[in-house]
Amino acid sequence: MIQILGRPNSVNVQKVMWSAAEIGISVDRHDIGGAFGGNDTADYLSKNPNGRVPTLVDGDFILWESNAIVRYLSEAHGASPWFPDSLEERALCNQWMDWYISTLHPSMTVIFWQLIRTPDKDRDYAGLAAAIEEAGLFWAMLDKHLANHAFVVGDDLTMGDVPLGCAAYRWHSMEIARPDLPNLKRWWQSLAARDAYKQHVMLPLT
Ligand SMILES: N[C@@H](CCC(=O)N[C@@H](CS)C(=O)NCC(=O)O)C(=O)O
Repeated sequence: MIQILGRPNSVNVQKVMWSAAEIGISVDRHDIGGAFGGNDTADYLSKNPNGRVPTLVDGDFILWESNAIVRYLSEAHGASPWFPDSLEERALCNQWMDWYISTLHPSMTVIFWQLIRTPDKDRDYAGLAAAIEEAGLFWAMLDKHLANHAFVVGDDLTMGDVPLGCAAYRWHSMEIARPDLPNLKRWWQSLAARDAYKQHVMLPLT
């Protein structure tokens, strides 16, 4: 069985676990990283020299980088529309997956670390406010796109929803002042109604 090495409260592990559940494959997840440790051992580093989670082990094949793992599982085991038959739709999935990681993830990381992982007394409130404002502008861009699309790529849930969908739970769960973005909210609520998303993404933020 495919193994996923990584703790369940990691947003990057969540991308993989949610995808596997939507595709309908069983994976064997192992608690690695964070409070569990184990990601600094020689054995782990031989699989993933970044010392980060997740890592996928599929027989002799090893893969790291969460978006690459989502694509691998989706192509190997997913069906259209999750992994679209159309070249153009697959490219659009990749566009939104890459856009999240390159553009929105940096400010989301600052917000998460400042609010969830940094004690009040050490918090950089100016940095936090700037990150919330920046993230809000990017979420507003997605909101505009979602005015004409049920999901990130067209009418159906695809792998293109995964990175943004995992981040959307955090955006809507953290105690921050959010701009009113009705299309984003409607899309996020449709994800939050899914069993696989509830099970793998909607976990306590720690
Ligand atoms: N670009 C990598 C980032 C991986 C990453 O930074 N993972 C974090 C958890 S979200 C990690 O391993 N942190 C150290 C730890 O959990 O011990 C990916 O998408 O897989």
